[in-house]
Amino acid sequence: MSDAGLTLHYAPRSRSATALWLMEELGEPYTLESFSLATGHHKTPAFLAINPMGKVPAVVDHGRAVAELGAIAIHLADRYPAAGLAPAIDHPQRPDYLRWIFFSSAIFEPALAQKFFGWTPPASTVAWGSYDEMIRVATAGVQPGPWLLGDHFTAADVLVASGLGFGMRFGAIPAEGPLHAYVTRATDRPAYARAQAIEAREGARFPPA
Ligand SMILES: N[C@@H](CCC(=O)N[C@@H](CS)C(=O)NCC(=O)O)C(=O)O
Repeated sequence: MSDAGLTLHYAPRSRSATALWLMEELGEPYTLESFSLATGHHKTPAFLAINPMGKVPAVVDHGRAVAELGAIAIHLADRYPAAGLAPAIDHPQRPDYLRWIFFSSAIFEPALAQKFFGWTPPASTVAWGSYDEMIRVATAGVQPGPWLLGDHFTAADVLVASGLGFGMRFGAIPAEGPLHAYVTRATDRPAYARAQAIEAREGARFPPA
């Protein structure tokens, strides 16, 4: 394994913000490789070697590339357990933790796109069911709280709260009730504030094209 440390490949105003929040929760030293998506850097052979999808975020951990937010979350939380962001593999809450990680990318993301783009696919056929089912399960999941696994804040909360907050900012998820209270709790965390400060700095450095 190379000893090049931990690097987050990041672009402002993108899902990279979720990985940035994860990094700040992790508390490990890392290098931020920041660029504007307008440069097309994420479609170059060098970047495609890190993430063949040519999308951000991506992480390189001592020479090992990890892409996809769910995979990044699982990898970082397990590899740096001092941050306490994941239940151990034999912990009774581990299956629920994994379900929420996958909920974020396999159910939440496409359900939000369904709402946003006005798709009307049959709920029994598509993998994510429906937007309404997603909202029902998420709303039940954040109660009684404070976190998805009760008292234990995990990497799954970063993914789910980040996605819900994004949906609320764009009006695709009502900013009210238990979901809003949950997002507020999560975004009150100091690591979120640190990530937002970096996001603001990098956003100013690379303004929208
Ligand atoms: N499934 C990916 C989604 C990543 C993604 O959609 N990234 C967008 C930015 S929000 C991107 O890189 N878009 C640039 C492009 O595709 O050209 C994940 O979970 O990490």
